[in-house]
Amino acid sequence: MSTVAEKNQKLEPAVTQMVDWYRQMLVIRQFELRCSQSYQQQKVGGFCHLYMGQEAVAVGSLAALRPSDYVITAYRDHGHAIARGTGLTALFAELYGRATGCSHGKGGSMHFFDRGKNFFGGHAIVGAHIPLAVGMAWAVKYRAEDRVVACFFGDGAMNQGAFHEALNLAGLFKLPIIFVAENNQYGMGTHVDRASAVPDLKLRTGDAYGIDGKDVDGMDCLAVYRMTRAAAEYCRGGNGAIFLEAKTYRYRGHSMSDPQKYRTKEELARYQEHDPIGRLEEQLKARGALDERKIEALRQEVHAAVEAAHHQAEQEPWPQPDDVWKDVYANPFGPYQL
Ligand SMILES: Cc1ncc(C[n+]2csc(CCOP(=O)(O)OP(=O)(O)O)c2C)c(N)n1
Ligand SMILES: [Mg+2]
Repeated sequence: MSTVAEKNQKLEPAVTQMVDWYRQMLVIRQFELRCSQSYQQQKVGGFCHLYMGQEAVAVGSLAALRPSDYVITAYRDHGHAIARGTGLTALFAELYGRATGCSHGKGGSMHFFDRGKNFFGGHAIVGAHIPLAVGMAWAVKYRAEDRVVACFFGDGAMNQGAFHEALNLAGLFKLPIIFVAENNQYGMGTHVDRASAVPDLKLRTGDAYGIDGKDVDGMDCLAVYRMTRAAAEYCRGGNGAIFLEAKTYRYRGHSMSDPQKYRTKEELARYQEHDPIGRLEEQLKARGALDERKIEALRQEVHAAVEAAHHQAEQEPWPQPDDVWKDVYANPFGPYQL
């Protein structure tokens, strides 16, 4: 076997690992179906942006990273938190504003956070977390740590000034960071072709910031995994930052209140034919790892786990009035202790 073939072989996931990705995607889908119902029942406060359709991006890319790597994303964050391993009860509790939520009930859907899993949010201001990610990658390099940072954002965020300032520094300092643009083709109701002078996103970072750009089918979990594995190796090898464009699609509206007049039902149906869960299901059937019986058992098991977490979260305690003062600053009085 040639060295390249050997290397590619080494990058291939075990089939049991792929079954786990399948399960994770089912969990994300089921979590969000429940979330959508709970939102309509007014159990969830604030904004809520569903990730359905994009599951293969979070699951495939995070499977290629280590627990010690840093992960940060925007407000469409349910899939990333679940793929990172945050418990479902803590996530539902966060949606329901409970004290035991992953952000103590103060953040809601857009601000999932789990320091223990090196998951740094959940950020609502479009593009604003990208400089934070670059700061984290700078710290990793300064401390000579063996980590990479994965920073997820949407196609719309790439037209923000913060994106360009951040990419410039990441390119200049050769920081160990993977920028993952989840191109679901829309920023709210505006198609990427109507918002971006260069809609082929992978072309936008090479000449401008010295950061190589690649694209990948974001509806194919295995393809996303392979691409991210290679990207992580590149970063760990001291080569600097890399940019991945995952071409994907969101099934639901931008947020919970979106009449979706900007797209046709036919367009949505066309993408749903390439559903990422169905795609992986086919790949696993072809490998003999799944059959109809196993699929049904997995679906039932996932449904039960999501329902149990949701019921538990509804029993969790509310925050106390005094909690509003907690966790505002890391060190509330700084050097000026009263
Ligand atoms: C600085 C800023 N401007 C505008 C908004 C309103 N806004 C919220 S989401 C969004 C679209 C972002 O689209 P994209 O980055 O493609 O992410 P997606 O919603 O598709 O995941 C806009 C304009 C905001 N939250 N922050
Ligand atoms: Mg988008």
